[in-house]
Amino acid sequence: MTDIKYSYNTLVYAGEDIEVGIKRLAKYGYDGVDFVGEPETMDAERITKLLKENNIEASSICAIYTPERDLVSSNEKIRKNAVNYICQCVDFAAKIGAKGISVTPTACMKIRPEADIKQEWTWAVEGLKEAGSYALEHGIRLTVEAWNRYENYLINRLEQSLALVKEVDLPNVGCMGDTYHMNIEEEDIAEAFRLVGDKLFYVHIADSNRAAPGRGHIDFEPIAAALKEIGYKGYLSMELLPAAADPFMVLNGERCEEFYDQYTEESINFLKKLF
Ligand code: LER
Ligand code: MN
Repeated sequence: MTDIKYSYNTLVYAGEDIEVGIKRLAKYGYDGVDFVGEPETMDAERITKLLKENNIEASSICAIYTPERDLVSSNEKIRKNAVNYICQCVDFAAKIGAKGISVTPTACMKIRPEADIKQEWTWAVEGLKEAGSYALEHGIRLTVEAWNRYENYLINRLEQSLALVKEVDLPNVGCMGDTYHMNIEEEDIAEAFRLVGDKLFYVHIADSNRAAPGRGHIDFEPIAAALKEIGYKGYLSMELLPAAADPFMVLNGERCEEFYDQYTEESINFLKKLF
């Protein structure tokens, strides 16, 4: 018996109706669904109905950080827009019953600062305090995700995510690890999870090549042991993506066949054997 729950990021299901994805996840025994954070193009009422019908919950919102949604932009309007965007995701999460929203304080694939890095850190703290307070009022958590150096420069490792979370100092703002990014940046993935301890709110799982766990060279056994040791009770959400530098390229809707049924089924089976 374990308190771990399983989810799958529907980012890679772009190009098909969300109903097909929700039904697929229910069929393979998932507890939750990770939704793309584009509230304006998504029908919250329909999603809520589909989740209920398929007896599955919304685990989290995978927010999409574009250059216009950059919490540490040197342009104040863009910083405000990023806070507003997270607040819109909070409203969407509250409507569909999702528990959290992933946050990285820069645009995806922005790899160097525009302003003094200490200033950017301060903007990140300010923006997260503002969005985090709004999320708190709505019972939603913000999970600060560390991304690898090719997607971000400010938060690459969990120790940095933890430092930011401590400075923001809100009970609903915690850390999140993604084993794909961690495999590139952490000295020891299991140790990094241990360091974060009870501030670990969410986990993205992928192998070293961003394929299904078991298809790359990450050793998931010590990771599972560390998560058990720290008493992690949250979601393991598969975030599997094709081999492309830009993780959001999948949103163009090109189908990568193995990421639908094949990886969905084998990922949960692989992890259930470990936990
Ligand atoms: C998002 O969860 C992530 O890991 C980044 O690579 C951007 O998609
Ligand atoms: Mn991720």
